[in-house]
Amino acid sequence: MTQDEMKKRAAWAALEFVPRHSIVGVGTGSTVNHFIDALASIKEQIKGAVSSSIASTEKMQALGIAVFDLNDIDSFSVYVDGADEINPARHMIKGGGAALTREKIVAAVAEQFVCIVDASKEVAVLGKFPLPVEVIPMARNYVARELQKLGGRPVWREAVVTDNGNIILDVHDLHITDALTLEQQINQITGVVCNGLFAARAADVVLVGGPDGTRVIK
Ligand code: ABF
Repeated sequence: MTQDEMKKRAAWAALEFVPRHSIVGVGTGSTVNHFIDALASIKEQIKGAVSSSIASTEKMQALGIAVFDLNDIDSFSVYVDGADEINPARHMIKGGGAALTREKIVAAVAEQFVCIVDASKEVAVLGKFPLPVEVIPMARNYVARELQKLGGRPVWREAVVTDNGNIILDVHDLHITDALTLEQQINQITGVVCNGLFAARAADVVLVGGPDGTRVIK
């Protein structure tokens, strides 16, 4: 079974967590693209979605799923998104697709975060995947120096401008044993918009697609 088939398996399993007649929070990425296909199959049974990226919005609208502005929604039950790494505490590294800030905002409003991954995303310790940090462009070098003081090796993802008009620094060489503290420390650096550690807002449910089916971790 390919990695993409395992992603698809986890994504379709997430339909079970979508309350009917509700608004659904939708993340970004190749696993979420499978989830959007799944969501389209029940589009008559949901009110619509709030989206974490221009890419997901365009895909949902093309499939006839109504996309609402988050500012018009007070609350919703479930946010479904992928991850680049997830540990046993259900803390995640996200942002490989550069959508981390909007993902964190939509996740903050949701009552429940359902994370959909293939088995390769499970790790004991976060940090092998470089940690994405969204930064205001003029603060790029200052923030990079501060990230070095925290033990990382930031690399500017030069080809990328985020949906918010900012840049991404990918921080290599981290071995993250206290994700909650590091998430806060990075947020304290002036010029940082958001970082890809999702520890303060961890996943509530993880669906892990594998060759033998989908494992549910709560
Ligand atoms: C989003 O998609 C991101 O936060 C994460 O970087 C990525 C996961 O990638 P994929 O689903 O394409 O493997 O959830």
